[in-house]
Amino acid sequence: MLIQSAELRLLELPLKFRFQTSFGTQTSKEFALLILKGEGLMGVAECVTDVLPLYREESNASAWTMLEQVFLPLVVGKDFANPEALALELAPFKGNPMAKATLEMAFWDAWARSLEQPLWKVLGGVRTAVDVGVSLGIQPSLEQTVENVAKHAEQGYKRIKLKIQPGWDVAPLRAVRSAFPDLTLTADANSSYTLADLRTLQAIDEVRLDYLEQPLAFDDLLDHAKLQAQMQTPLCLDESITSARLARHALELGACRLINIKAGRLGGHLESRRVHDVAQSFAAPLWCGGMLESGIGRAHNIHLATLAGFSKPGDTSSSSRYWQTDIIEEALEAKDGVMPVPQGNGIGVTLNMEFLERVTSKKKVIEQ
Ligand code: OSB
Ligand code: MG
Repeated sequence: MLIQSAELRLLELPLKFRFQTSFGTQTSKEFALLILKGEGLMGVAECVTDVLPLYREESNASAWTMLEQVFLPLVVGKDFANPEALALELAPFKGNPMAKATLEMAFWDAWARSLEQPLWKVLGGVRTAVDVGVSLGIQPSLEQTVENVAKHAEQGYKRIKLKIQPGWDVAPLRAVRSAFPDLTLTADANSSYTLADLRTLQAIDEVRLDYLEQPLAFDDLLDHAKLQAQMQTPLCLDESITSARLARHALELGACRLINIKAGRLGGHLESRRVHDVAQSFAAPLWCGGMLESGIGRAHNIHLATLAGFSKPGDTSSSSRYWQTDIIEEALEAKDGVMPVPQGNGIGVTLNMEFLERVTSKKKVIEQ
């Protein structure tokens, strides 16, 4: 498949809710969107970076620069037989997995369209709908936390995840657990604790979480292994896992018992599939994470989550939860905690070009 041009856009969408995590508060989402064109086809993906490097090291600025100056000039005008061939072109460059993923995933979309197949089939998926949960930000009070959980539990989400941070952890988790004794509940600390917080983490161990996500530093496996050895609750790593090799290291070390896969964090679908295979070889459960994506990134995540090893509900909740108007024409709506997989070619969704034009603040076209 020949890549004839690449169109990079920066856009901003207002969020319908205030999303507070241990690393910051968001009321809108600014992100880069990439449209590849060639052979009369299109492939689209979005970058999961944010304005500031608060989750991992990459930011909108770094990803835009790497795509505009390094990755896109390298691939535009070239013909790639498959995503593996494109990945080989990117392999010499260190790091920058979020920028690389944007290009790799847009190519998968175009390539699946060229094969006239939905992406999930080309990736080797095994189902036409995926189980979904929901990730709830830090609320101003315990009362609002319980109310927010009640609202989303009623909507049928199969798992509820609460964001926690030092000082906002045991109390909200206990409040939710006592209101909902049978709820599948998890918590995500986004790297905000250290081993010095062991007492708090052991109190969290008493609330019967399905798992505790990323309690310690993003670049640490050893201390996660030490913590896992002292906790009943399985640890799940998110930020820490940026390659299949690190996934193997984490599982071998006992730093976690399950993994959150985000193609946007892992450099794309190919590396995500490798992480999936590593996790399966350890019999470790997997689930598909989210980064407040628009319909484009959300569709990619939903397709990926059809692989056999995704045995737990993902964070790919309904698009209408996040956005008044999404940049895609189709609705991505979960019903009773089940999200149908779009069945058209590629990611199976189409850009609403008129709306996209309105929310675009910057555009760069790279041609042969
Ligand atoms: O840690 O999973 C995370 C959002 C932005 C950055 C990191 C994370 C998240 C979420 C939200 O938890 C998941 C979603 O609803 O997309
Ligand atoms: Mg997380």
